[in-house]
Amino acid sequence: MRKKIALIGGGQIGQILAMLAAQRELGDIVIFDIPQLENPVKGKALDLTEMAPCGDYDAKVTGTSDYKDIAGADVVIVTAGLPRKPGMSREDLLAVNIKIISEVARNVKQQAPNAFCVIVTNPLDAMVYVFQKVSGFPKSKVVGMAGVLDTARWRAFIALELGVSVEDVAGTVLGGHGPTMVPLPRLTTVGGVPLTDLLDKPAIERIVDRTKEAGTEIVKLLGTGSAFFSPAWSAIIMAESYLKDKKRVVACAALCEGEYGVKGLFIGVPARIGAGGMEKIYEISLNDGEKAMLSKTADAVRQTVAECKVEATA
Ligand code: A3D
Repeated sequence: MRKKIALIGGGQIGQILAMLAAQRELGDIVIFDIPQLENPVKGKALDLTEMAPCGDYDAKVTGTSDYKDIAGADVVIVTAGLPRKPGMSREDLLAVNIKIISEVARNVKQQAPNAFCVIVTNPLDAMVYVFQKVSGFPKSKVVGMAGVLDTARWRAFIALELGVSVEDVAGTVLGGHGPTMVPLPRLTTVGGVPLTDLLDKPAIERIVDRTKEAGTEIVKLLGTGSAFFSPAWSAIIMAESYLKDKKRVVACAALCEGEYGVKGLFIGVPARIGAGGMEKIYEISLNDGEKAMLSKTADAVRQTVAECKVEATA
């Protein structure tokens, strides 16, 4: 039997998620959105059904505004909520998206209690926290998508700067999804060559800063809404690693319980994703400067989370 993937939110990212999940034949796909948008998501689902003969995939794609239709989903990817407009920070979305994520978490708990849940809604680190608190799901079943994207941006900018293939740029970005995130130049390599041997400090600093502001750069260019292709692909990588037990080690917002000196917060750390969900957090030996930056980003996440004041239901 095919796996079932529920996409909560059928907007910009949701529709790309549906296309990618179908093309990669991850399973049957249900796109959920609010009742006012039931017809549009049904239309998107039908369009993807009609694309299948050319796209060469077998997947049943449906649209709905009834949570019963996500019953028994194996994977739930949540993009429900508002995106940023130019001039807004991710934190500006907090109040409205807390309500939406709490409602989503209650319904997912009821209909798909065993699902592996990937949260994408901003402000990311706080929304994944709210989802886990309200659903009461184990930490292995709730992760936030940000680190895969932040790392992809870091790798893409380095590849652009050096004129090399992105495939050969390896590295990671830790911390919260925002301007305090921590790209790690010291641990980044290009075909095995340390980045610090290839670029001087000012050039690296420029790429670090661009990575931190990459989402905002796109928000400004788009004029309305935020990035959608790259966030969708990043979430699919996480879902696929779970569904195929690939055991990929990727940066994602995982619940830290002492790792990196952080307790009770979701922040971006390298984690292994396999059939057990978020199976393990890997700790990097950071130097003092990196530790200080991680502590700063954890403080920023803690501050946002403190404003959430959610009632745990489990
Ligand atoms: P958008 O195109 O507006 O889609 C969001 C969808 O959520 C819309 O179709 C809404 O109707 C739907 N929605 C609203 N309320 C509910 C609800 N209660 N239940 C179900 N669906 C609902 O936005 P988008 O797809 O561009 O972005 C979605 C979210 O992802 C936003 O919060 C963005 O800020 C966030 N985002 C995160 C990243 C990360 O890297 C973490 C990157 C880009 C965007």
